[in-house]
Amino acid sequence: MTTENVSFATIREQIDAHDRFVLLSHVRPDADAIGSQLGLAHSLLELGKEVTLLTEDGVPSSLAFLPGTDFIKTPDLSTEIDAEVVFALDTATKPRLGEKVNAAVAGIPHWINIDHHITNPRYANLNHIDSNAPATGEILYDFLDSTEMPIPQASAENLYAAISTDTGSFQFPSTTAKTYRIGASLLEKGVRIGEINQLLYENFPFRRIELLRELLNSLKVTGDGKVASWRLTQETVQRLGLELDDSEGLIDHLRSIQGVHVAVFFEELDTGKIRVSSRSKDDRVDVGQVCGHFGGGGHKLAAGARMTGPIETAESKFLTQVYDALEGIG
Ligand SMILES: [Mn+2]
Repeated sequence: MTTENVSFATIREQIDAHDRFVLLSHVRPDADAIGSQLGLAHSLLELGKEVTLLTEDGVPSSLAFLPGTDFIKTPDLSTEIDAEVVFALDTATKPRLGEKVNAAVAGIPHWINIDHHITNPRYANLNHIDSNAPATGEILYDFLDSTEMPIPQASAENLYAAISTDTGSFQFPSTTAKTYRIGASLLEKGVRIGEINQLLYENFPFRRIELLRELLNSLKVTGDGKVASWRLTQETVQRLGLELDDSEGLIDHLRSIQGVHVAVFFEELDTGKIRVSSRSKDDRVDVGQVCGHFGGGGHKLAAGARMTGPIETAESKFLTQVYDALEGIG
């Protein structure tokens, strides 16, 4: 373990010194997770390296269009990966890589961790954690660019998807001038901007809109109009035949309400656990800290937790902490 960030040059040396790599990201992967894996993978492949890509829950069908998703494998408990170096990307804790993924790479001693979650405990041998970066994809672009690694079009499109989605289409306050410059560079490397954006943002299955209708029916605005929340029950998940990522990004509808500071999404999982996603629109309200009370974490303005059910109890416990965090904020 190292407490300091290793330099990009050190990571590049590790790449030059080895031939076989396995690239991982978190359970229930989003576009920053998958895009980071594939963005780095296409660059390593250009260098003639051998690359294995694993993800616990598989690639969500909504991201299947990203170049190279066919190569991503879902391990079972007997999978054993033969590689020299593990890259853990966009994953705040080791268990979040998933049980089967962890088992599959357990024999590999050399780990590199690249991430932007402030709560990351630096669980690898070499860590590069930058909580100022709005997306892991941005850190990876910086790394590839500064160490003169190849960035083929397939890398560029994956990194673009990673950065665009984690910044809310270059809108969140974490977005900087540098983020836009990187966006421009990625376009120069051949990102099909219209096509990729349409596939990312205008290509949802109808059941997602049915889900939105259900969520809107459960919408509550409380805390003097500062808190918006809604809930998704297993009954609805079953009835609409929802897939894991169908709700991805819908919380932005809650954020968009005038006067709302905090948005919270309560989702009942098939295990009976309650998955809580929260967003803050206000720098003074740290939802990462609120989620910390329940064993979760993430970023200041976007964080999550898993709570025990039933959903009503989780809801009232979590919202009580949110109201506390809002105390004294006008
Ligand atoms: Mn991310």
